[in-house]
Amino acid sequence: DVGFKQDVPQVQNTFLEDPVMASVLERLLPGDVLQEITPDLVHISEWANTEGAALVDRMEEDQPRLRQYDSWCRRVDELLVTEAWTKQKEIAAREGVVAIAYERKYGQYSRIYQMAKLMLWSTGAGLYSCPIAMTDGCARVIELIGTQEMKDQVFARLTSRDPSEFFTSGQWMTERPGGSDVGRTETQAVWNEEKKAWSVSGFKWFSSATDADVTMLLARTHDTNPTAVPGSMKAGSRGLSLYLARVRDDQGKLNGVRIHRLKDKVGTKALPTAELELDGMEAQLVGEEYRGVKNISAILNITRIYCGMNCTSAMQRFVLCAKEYARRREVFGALLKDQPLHLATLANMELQYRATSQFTFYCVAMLGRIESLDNNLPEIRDRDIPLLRLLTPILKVWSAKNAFYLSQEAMESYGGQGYMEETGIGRAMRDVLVNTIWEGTSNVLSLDVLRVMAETAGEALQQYSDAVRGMMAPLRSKPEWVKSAKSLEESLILIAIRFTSYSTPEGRNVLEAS
Ligand code: MFK
Ligand code: FAD
Repeated sequence: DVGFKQDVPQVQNTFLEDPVMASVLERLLPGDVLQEITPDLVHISEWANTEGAALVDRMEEDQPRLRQYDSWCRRVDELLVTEAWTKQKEIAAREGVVAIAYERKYGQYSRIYQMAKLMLWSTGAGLYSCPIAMTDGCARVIELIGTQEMKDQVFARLTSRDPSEFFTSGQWMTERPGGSDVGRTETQAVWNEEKKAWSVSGFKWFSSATDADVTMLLARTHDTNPTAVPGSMKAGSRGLSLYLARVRDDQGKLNGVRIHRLKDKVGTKALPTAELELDGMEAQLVGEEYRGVKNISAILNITRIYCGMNCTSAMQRFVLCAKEYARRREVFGALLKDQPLHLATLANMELQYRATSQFTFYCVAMLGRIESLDNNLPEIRDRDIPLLRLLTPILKVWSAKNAFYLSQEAMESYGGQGYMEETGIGRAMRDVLVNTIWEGTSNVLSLDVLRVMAETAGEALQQYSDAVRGMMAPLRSKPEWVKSAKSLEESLILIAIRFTSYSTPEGRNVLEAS
């Protein structure tokens, strides 16, 4: 056992080792709130890098399976999730990763606290952040338009900190004819007078976290008007309504669901994503009939911010790992961190991470204000609501594209080892890639941006340009070091360098000089 052994790059506590996150939180949170939540952020970060990381490895080694028949050929459709996956559910409840946002102990700042905690927790939660995102979205829809019964029986459990009470939710939209174009949904809902419930039948092509306790789903509503021709329905997305259903009863029996198969995916392997046939699933209508797309959009707008948070979390890890390696790896007579060209690569990565981080928490702060302050306040009604509606799809697309790009840089920055499964970068790359597709592809979300501009008659765009102007104002009185720039591009690079911290002051000097 002789010869060179590379010092192992290690991130021990993401929160304590990342100056970016601390500075974002310092800017957005009042001092007393930050002080109060800091021990929890340190704790979750430590858990994520130790116990959580070990759970994630187990979730990847022992992936979910489907047992369709018992030994007597009876159809059972039993979804076998790993012990580590089940443990994640328990931890998610105990850590209050959904609850924090709805307890609103810190009012408008609760969302920032929750998303910061989620971001640190994600490293050790692996793909469990997916059901948590949908659970949060489901809770928001019930809070906004659910019945009192839904609030008492479902919302209370989605936001519970008690693992024995805690429910997770699915979000079943995508069907074989359309995932982007949900107006092509084939699933139908028929009112069952006897059961006083809707009976939903059809085929859901992608359903992630099939072990969820409840689900929100879209279906085409049969007209219940006594004068209507039986079986008549409206075409397109205006014929869809939103429903809430238990996936299994208390004994674990599926509620009119057959699991056809589990998807064989490029990544997100620990997450059970299934094809489901629905045959008389009992469900309750949520909100107004025929407003299904509008009503489910409250979930979309939450889960799309989760995608931003999740990508930011992945980028945080990529940057910290790349910097860690650069501190330990020697090449051509110097540590990587002191090689100017490599430093430039790290600077670029860090810049992308910083921008995405600021963007994510800018949106999260708005979400927190909208959820906890009076929506009739002019700054909420006229600024935050249209601005967040405009920025959410942009955040989702921007962060997903950048996070994937960063995963490639992180892989390369580890050299050949980056390409080895053991380092986990390949897995992270495959996992982060899905963010460009689920919860809306880039082109579909780009069209959504255009729709917001049109629907708000330019108001959202106006709010955006006002916000940007406000942010740029301090930069108008350019400091000396920016004045030396010969072009806008150069000044941007100088600003980037200034606001990007490096492992050593010497490193920064080298980069500034180069
Ligand atoms: C860690 C992160 C983990 C995240 C978990 C991921 C698990 C995976 C879960 C999934 O992937 S679930 C499936 C996600 N599917 C999508 O995101 C669908 C993508 N397609 C779209 O978003 C389309 O733009 C859309 C389906 C909404 C278009 O449908 P339509 O039929 O063309 O709807 P239309 O007529 O444009 O909009 C209907 C109403 O909804 C309009 O309001 P009005 O009726 O009042 O005019 C729209 O303004 C409104 N609307 C649409 N999108 C909205 C919205 N309102 C608010 N926010 C939005 N985002
Ligand atoms: P398509 O709509 O066929 O898209 C194909 C291409 O066409 C894309 O490039 C798209 O950008 C482009 N395109 C579509 N419309 C337009 C347009 N108008 N103009 C220009 N380009 C356009 N769905 C759920 O409901 N629940 C889940 O739990 C769930 N989990 C998932 C988990 C994973 C791992 C994955 C990969 C997907 C999951 N999905 C889920 C499905 C996902 O939301 C859809 O796949 C996604 O919304 C895209 O829909 P589609 O597959 O029908 O693609």
